[in-house]
Amino acid sequence: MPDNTTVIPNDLNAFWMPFTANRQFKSNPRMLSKAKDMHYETFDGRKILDGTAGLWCVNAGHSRPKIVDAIQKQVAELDYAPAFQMGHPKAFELANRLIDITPKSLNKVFYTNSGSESVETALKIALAYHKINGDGGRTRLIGRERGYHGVNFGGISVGGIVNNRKMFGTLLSGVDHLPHTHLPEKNAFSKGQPEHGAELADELERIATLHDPSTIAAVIIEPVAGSTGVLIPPKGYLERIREICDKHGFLLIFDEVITGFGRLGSPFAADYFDVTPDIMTTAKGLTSGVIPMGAVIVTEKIHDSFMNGPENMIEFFHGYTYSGNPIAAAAGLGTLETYSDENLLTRGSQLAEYWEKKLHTLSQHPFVIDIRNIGLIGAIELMPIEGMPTKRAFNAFLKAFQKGCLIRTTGDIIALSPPLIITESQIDELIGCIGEVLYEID
Ligand code: PXG
Repeated sequence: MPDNTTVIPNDLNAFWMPFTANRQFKSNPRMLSKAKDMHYETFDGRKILDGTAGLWCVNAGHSRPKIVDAIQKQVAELDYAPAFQMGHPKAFELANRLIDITPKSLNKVFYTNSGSESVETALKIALAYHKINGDGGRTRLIGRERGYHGVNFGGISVGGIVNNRKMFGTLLSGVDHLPHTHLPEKNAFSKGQPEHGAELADELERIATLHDPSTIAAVIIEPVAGSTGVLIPPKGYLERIREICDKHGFLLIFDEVITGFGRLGSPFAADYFDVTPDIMTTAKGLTSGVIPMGAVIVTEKIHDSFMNGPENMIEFFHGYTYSGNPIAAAAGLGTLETYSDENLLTRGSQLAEYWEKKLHTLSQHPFVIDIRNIGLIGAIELMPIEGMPTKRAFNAFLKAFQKGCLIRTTGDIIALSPPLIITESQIDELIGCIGEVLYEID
């Protein structure tokens, strides 16, 4: 019999960490022990300014009283309720509060537990919608190069991040990809939406012609691509994508897992860009990252298509054990209340100009080859060390952590997305920290 008993207290070996260089981490761990408002605290008592809202999710800041309270009360009152064929009030209440802030036409909510599950759910809704409407030949899904839609099979199939795809076989069939919109030779150091690249949306026409438009079910894109290193849509691009979808009857899915809940200074990116999708995927900021929860929000037209047949029949054969979980729903309600009390869903619009100005002060550094920003998102792209891509940015991450600020890197790009409660002086501190770091790394 193997003996798996852990003999060393706090042994790091058993936990296979996600998206982490496990061996490197375990040889020099970075452990967080507490968090409050804009700061983490490490085990040795150092305060770390959170420049990334955890992983783009802690939009209300850490350990906020209404969220903590809502969770504590809920767990003592109703810990779990079956998600299928049963209900509890908070899941309904949260759906109602959610559609108060989503674009008007998006008013039916399906719960999930993560962004990845929201994406799978949205793709399945799109396919089933066409089938129900007698248009079952629409089976193709269109994503985009460099897109990130989570890590499940549908999401990596429509996604366009090579490392997330290449180990996992043939993925879904019938998927094609739009080109990404990153044009550094024309758009480097753009502030807000770049001028060039709207014409890349016309690639959707080419793809439609190639496959025959009547075979395409849906197009999924991140309004602002986050994970790949912040790609901001060129002016006119999203409008053009919407037009082409309408022309051919493709459903448009906005993956708002990162952009939702105030990240751009408006409740959703759909509001910011004034382009409304048919389906919106969310997670992260829905509970300010505190409890896993996602939601897919669809139009009444899509929802109502499913509501036929005998009333005792399940209309959509999909759902999760934890869809609308009571504690997650309570956390969601506490989060939306916090956003509302402090006007956090629009706070970014007041800070965006200051954020942009400070961020672009880093443009003179010799390693910096591009800076991009929108709302409370920023990206600083560094020249890679020759033959060692990603190393320079990762060194910046390590150095920043030593200095007391949390940044996130992907490739050679530093991505920033602070909690929406950040103050101007904390923006100074964060950018100041990165400025120092850039001069201290090779
Ligand atoms: N869609 C989008 C647009 C995302 O950004 C997901 C789906 C998947 O969500 P879950 O909850 O399944 O992780 C995401 C997640 C980063 C980073 O640093 C980004 C994400 C997750 C972790 C890190 O860029 N995005």
